[in-house]
Amino acid sequence: MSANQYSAQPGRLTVNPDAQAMIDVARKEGIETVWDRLAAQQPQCGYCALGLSCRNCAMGPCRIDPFGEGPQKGVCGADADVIVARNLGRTIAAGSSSHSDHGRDILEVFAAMARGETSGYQVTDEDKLRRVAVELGVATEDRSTDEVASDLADVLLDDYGSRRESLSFLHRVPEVRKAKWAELGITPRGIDRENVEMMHRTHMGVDNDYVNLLLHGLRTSLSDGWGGSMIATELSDIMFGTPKPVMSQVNLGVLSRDQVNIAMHGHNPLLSDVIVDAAQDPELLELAKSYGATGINVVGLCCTGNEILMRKGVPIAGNHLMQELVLITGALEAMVVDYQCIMPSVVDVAKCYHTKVISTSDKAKFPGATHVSFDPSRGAEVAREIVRMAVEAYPDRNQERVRIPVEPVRMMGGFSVEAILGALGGTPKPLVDAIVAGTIRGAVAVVGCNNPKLPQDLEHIELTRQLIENDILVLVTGCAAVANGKAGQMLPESAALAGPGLRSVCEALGIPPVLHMGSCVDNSRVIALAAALAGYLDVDIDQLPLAGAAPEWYSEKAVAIGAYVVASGITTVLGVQPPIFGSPHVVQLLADGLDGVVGAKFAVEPDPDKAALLIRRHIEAKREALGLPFVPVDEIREAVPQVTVGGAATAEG
Ligand code: BF8
Ligand code: SF4
Repeated sequence: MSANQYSAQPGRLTVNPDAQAMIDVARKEGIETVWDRLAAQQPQCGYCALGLSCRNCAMGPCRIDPFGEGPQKGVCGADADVIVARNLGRTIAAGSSSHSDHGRDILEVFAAMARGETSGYQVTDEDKLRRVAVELGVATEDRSTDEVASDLADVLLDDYGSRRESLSFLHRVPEVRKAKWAELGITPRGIDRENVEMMHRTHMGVDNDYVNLLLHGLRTSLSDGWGGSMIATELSDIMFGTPKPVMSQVNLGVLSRDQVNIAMHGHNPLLSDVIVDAAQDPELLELAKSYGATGINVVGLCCTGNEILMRKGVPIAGNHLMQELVLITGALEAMVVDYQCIMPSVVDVAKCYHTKVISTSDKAKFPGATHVSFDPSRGAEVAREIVRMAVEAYPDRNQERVRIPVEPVRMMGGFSVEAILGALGGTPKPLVDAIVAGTIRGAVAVVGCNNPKLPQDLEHIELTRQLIENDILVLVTGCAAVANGKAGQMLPESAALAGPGLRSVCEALGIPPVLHMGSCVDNSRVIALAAALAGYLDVDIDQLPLAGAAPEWYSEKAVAIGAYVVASGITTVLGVQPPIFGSPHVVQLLADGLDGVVGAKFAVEPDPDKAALLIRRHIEAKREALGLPFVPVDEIREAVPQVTVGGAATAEG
């Protein structure tokens, strides 16, 4: 059964029983969801789907006729190649800017913390602070925590500007790869600089060479992966703790019938981390009890949920397509949001219940929500104020409307690079040895979102299942990780789902065959790990038996991630077609030509069976090229598909 056949079955919008139960309720009660709006948008614009529309100036908007009969040039003379490449360039810039601005927010609070100007933040991982400081040339000997942090902040603040010829974390990249980037002119310099330059180049009448534009797209994305995102990850680890293996729970079953439920939705741990602390405040717990609740239950959604799951084991209610459905449980007192991936519709759905939507970032306001401006200088205090608002909403809950449709599924998270290498005795050697021997064939990062155009989580779960069955270690982040968690693929005992080689390694270490590496900014961990393996073997990243996959991606950030992963030398398979097919030249470059210059390329394959096949063949080809034992490509066949779903539906509610 292919993904497309699956999605053709009426009602199969998701593979998850919790989501299905809430979709049924939404339909019964006339509550509109993302799937209804997707249906209402049909047919979606064919020009836009191909990337052939442009509204970059007021001589337009323009479109190119893909059938060659209508206009072939915009008013300014831009052809399909230029329009498609410019659109893609702006998409990459939007995604890179989102991650990098999140990184900057953390960096600014980190700098303020070092000056003693915040409340609720401190250095939690002193070792990592000093390790990163030494890496980046900051003196640490006989210096206080705050002195080191302050100097580290200065170094990283300069990474955003125009003073640098290359970003600080590029020293983690193998020399051969850096030489390739230099030769192509795509060494990322300043984070803001590359993004601003992309906006400049895509203005009418600037960069009219699609190859040149796409190369700058790679450079812009590299300023995200090795810049903004890496800064976000590393400083979050220093402030909130470097993740270690931790048990947690996932799906709508993590909500509690008799506690105050607060869902943290968005991305930045600056907010979610202090809210988790505030929910343990004895005075607020007392207040909750005075209203008849037995406690305060903080749960996560999307990436900020991954941040607090990774570091504190906080349970996660779901991924991207669960954000409306979690409200339909009727069990949420508050949904607290910061930014990114928060559908404006959550405010409308919340109005059907007693749930308060509390927005917190001055750069992300939601009409209809209650805005509490999150000022990190009073972080702990604002967090308590928000938790208090949630507690005070509890008496308004209508228990008769509470529907918690499933029992939670257990999952293990917390696999930072430090934790992975730590589990292996502190060096990449055991992992490299297992890959060399063929016990583990290779590793694949399965990342990214949900997209209502596909049955929710099917592709993530199926692709992962087939990879681990074939002894390929799967690394996950973002909404992908939540999908695998719900399906029960992220428990130490899920080692039994893996092929014999991967299974033996996982059982020896007590780890799952699918390792949760964090939120989407934490894809920086994936490339850092790849670079460490390449460095250990003294090869370039593109020689390793690695691949990336974003089976259900929707966001501009996912495009930026895909671009920096490919530019770093890791071939990546997308499950949703990007809007580039209006230019055969752009497609040729991304799906083929790039291989000759960065040693990696993109593929688009919506069918998880075919995607798994493609990736397995890619990995065996890389093994062969490295002189490792390999399976000949034509002996690798498609596996028998099988949908695995975790979390049995119960009749409750
Ligand atoms: O940054 S995986 S839907 S929540 S974009 Fe968004 Fe996609 Fe989820 Fe996180 Ni990432
Ligand atoms: Fe049309 Fe060119 Fe303006 Fe785009 S930049 S809207 S193609 S005239």
